[in-house]
Amino acid sequence: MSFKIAILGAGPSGLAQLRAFEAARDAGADIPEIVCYEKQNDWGGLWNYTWRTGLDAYGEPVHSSMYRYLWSNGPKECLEFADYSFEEHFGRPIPSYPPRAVLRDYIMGRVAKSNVRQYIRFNTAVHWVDYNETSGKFAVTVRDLKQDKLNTEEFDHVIVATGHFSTPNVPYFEGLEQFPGRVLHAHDFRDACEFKGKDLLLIGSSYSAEDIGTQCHKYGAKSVTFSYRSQPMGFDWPESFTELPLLTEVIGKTAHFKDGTSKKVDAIILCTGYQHHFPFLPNELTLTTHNRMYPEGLYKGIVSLANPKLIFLGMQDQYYTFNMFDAQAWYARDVMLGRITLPADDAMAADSREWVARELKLVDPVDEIDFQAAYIQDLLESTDYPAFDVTAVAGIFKQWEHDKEADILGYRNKSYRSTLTGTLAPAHHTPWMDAMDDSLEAFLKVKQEQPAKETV
Ligand code: FAD
Ligand code: NA7
Repeated sequence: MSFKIAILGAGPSGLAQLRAFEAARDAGADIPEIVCYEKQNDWGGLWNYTWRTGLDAYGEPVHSSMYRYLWSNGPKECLEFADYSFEEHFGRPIPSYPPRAVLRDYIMGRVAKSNVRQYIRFNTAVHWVDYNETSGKFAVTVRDLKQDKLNTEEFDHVIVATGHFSTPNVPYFEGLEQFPGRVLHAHDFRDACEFKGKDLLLIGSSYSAEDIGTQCHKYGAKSVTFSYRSQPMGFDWPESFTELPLLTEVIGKTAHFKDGTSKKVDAIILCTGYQHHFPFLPNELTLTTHNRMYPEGLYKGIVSLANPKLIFLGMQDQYYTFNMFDAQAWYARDVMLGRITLPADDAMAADSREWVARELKLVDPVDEIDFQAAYIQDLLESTDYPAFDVTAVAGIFKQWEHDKEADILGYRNKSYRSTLTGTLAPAHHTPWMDAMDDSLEAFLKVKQEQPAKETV
């Protein structure tokens, strides 16, 4: 085929794009020339654990925000690829909440079975993307990190799949510079054991706060205080947890809060989210958004209204993950292959505005889950991505929300039924609070096959 595409990033979204083209090639289609640039030395994106923080060995910002002992925070049945079930990958059913290494193995398992690795240039960081109106082509400038050399290549389409949970949002609070203990952002959190026996303050009331807080408790923190800006998480926390309004200032080791209360703490972890950050994109091409269900400026949540030859994958806040990236990648592929004709610019902008308006009416997580399900369903209608029951998956998400509310430290012991295979996941051999070893080997130990109680 006579055109060339660049995929920026080989995390789950970039790999979904590679897999989408591979599926078309397997079905006999002519596919374009593909180059995927990845700054890490392996595929997997955030799912590659690194001990490093700050800058990597080549001076690039460390990408991964994942930490030791991270277990999936949603049921695996909600993120299963429609063309590759967990059962197919592991050869048997496995429990619903796997640790990071197991999910990584699954994500990589699908692409390892194809020939897509040949398209990826590892240790190559994208530094700049330019669009030339006259030639209609993008110039992508990358640094070969090992050689320390810049190179520029031309492409007809660029797919940005660089993720948005890597550049921390780091607010300032009065007195932090004098605090006589560790102050870090969730992006740099690595090992909960560091905080054993300590009194911790976590700022934020979303997934990172919830997961890092419960994990520190599991590995021996003395107490966990959450400080929220808008709303408390409101779980039925055990005694050593407290939720307080926003931090106003820190004096010595004492943190002061908006409601006049104070608490002595040993370390402060800012679980204050991430920025969509594209330092390689010029003003006219960049995507400016916060973490939301439908970022503005995108048609079908992926096609840039500024330049429809520029595509962004996985930029939404995420309930659905891997299967949503697939739905997006299949759609993007079909746009690039000319199988889907994009409407005129004003029609794309109007469609995007309509979804944004729908998003603004969402009031709670149940609404958000239904919204993301409808969005995915909309994408799936136009492509040959294998059918999966998006609504049934939404039902599992709602059950998950309920299970979390019922038992924030125990919800990972629950089992759900795969919408692809119909199999109910076995219970894990060890309750999550007692499962200290998060290795793939420990998780997959055979004695795990115990009768499961169905929750859905
Ligand atoms: P990423 O995984 O971030 O991958 C982006 C890739 O782009 C990386 O490989 C990176 O190295 C590369 N890249 C970035 N910049 C450049 C550049 N300039 N040049 C070249 N390459 C570049 N999802 C779940 O489904 N379940 C979970 O349990 C879960 N837990 C999470 C826990 C944490 C702490 C975080 C932060 C996220 C979690 N997620 C979870 C959500 C996560 O966003 C997705 O699972 C998924 O990793 C997103 O894939 P992605 O490819 O879009 O982005
Ligand atoms: P999220 O889900 O974007 O949440 C960010 C949280 O940080 C949220 O509670 C915000 O409060 C809070 N926040 C942001 N800025 C501030 C300031 N200035 N002061 C106080 N609190 C602030 O990010 P997460 O890291 O939790 O989750 C991202 C992904 O990582 C997710 O997919 C997980 O699976 C893992 P708000 O509610 O907006 O007032």
